Amino acid sequence: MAFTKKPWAEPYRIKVVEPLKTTTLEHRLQCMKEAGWNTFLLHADDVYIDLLTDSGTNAMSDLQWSKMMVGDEAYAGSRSFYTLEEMCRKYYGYKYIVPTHQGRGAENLLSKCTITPGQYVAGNMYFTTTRQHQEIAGGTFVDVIIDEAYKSVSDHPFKGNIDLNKFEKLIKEKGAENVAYITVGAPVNMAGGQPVSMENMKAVSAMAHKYGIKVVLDATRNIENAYFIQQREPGYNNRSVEDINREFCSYSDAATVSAKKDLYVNIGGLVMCNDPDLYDELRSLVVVYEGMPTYGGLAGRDMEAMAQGLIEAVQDETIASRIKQVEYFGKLLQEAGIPIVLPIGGHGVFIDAKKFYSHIPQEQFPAQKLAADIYIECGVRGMERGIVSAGRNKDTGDHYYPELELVRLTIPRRVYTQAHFDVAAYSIIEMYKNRDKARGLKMIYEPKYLRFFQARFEEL
Ligand code: PLI
Repeated sequence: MAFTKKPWAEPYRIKVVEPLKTTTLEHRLQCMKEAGWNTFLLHADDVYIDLLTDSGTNAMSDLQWSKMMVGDEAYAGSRSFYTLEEMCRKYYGYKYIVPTHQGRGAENLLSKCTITPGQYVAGNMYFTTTRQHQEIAGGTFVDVIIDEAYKSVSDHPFKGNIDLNKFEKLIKEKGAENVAYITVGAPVNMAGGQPVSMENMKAVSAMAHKYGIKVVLDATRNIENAYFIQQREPGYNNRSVEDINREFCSYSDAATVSAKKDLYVNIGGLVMCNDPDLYDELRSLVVVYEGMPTYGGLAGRDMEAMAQGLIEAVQDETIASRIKQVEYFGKLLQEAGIPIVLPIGGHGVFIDAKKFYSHIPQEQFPAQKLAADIYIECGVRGMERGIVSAGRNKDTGDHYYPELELVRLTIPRRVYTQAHFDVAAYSIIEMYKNRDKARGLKMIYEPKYLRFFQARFEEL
């Protein structure tokens, strides 16, 4: 093979390995039927390459494992909390830090402390758990992302940006006092891991603050976002990801984080803010749902691993290799003509199921079926990010019909090698040749909350 440019390599080597299991096509078909055509309901042991999520599935470093041994398991005042607090202040810049067991724990606390029933919450595309907590707290989510985000293919470098006109229209229509806050997810998970520019974040902050509205960052994958800013936004190429991340956070008033992504841990979350009154409320509520403010549902060792994970995550070479691995996989599919979301995002490759299975109407769940068919074909597990994930309108009870009907193949950090992506891409490319034969699904069981996790289907 002739190189057309200098290759890159992972900035780590492998010390511990975990065997993978291969299975037969018949076995996988049987497993999928038993799982009701929902990849969340498969047994992980029946999966070969697990691209369900990058959440809690990352490989910890030797240093993170060593920190697990020095975790302080004190019920109150754990030393490990103070270590985590110091690192969060240093790398995110907020004054007050409350740990939670995972991201949705943080969302629950923040939503309960900041939303008055009847208020609206603006945001750049919904995220499943985030919107669910906002609704449970009595809020109504309003999407104010730019229209470009709904196009699966675009050359916009920051498809996650907020549309300032949409945001201001909401404020004027509903009244600033009826907008609880604006939440900025960066990058935007449901849009395909698409980033938000620094310029947009600054403008959102200025507009929100002009009207006395708070800005809440979903900083779950903020370090990936900072990398995209470094690579794509004029004026940031010479700045470190660490520095860009801190600047981005500085335009917000508070943040929720699922530490299971950027921070290279299997469990953990954070809610952070600068306002002492909000902190007081969060601290008061965390003991109801999570635990003492110095452990928030986590073991001391988890907090040590999070603190060390954060130090590693903000290193330029760590984040560059993470994003380049996603890009490597995406390009294999793109070059073979598979319809994927472009630009390739931060945490996974998203297949456009409306194009892949163009003969299956959205109400027959094409992305749900495609995720299932990919598993049956090659043992690779992805997840649906379309009509099933979108759920139902809380007022009318109707399905939401999202523009994007996607299968997400998510890349856990430091877990798989390029060869795994070659194998996965090869099988998906083969499948694409026979795509016309696929049939849609009907939903036979629908849970009340976050239905995509546990819904069951039958093949039509
Ligand atoms: O899964 P949690 O509760 O730790 O975090 C919830 C959560 C909040 N915000 C964002 C942007 C997420 O991506 C997120 C969880 N994401 C999952 C589980 C995923 O597979 O993308």
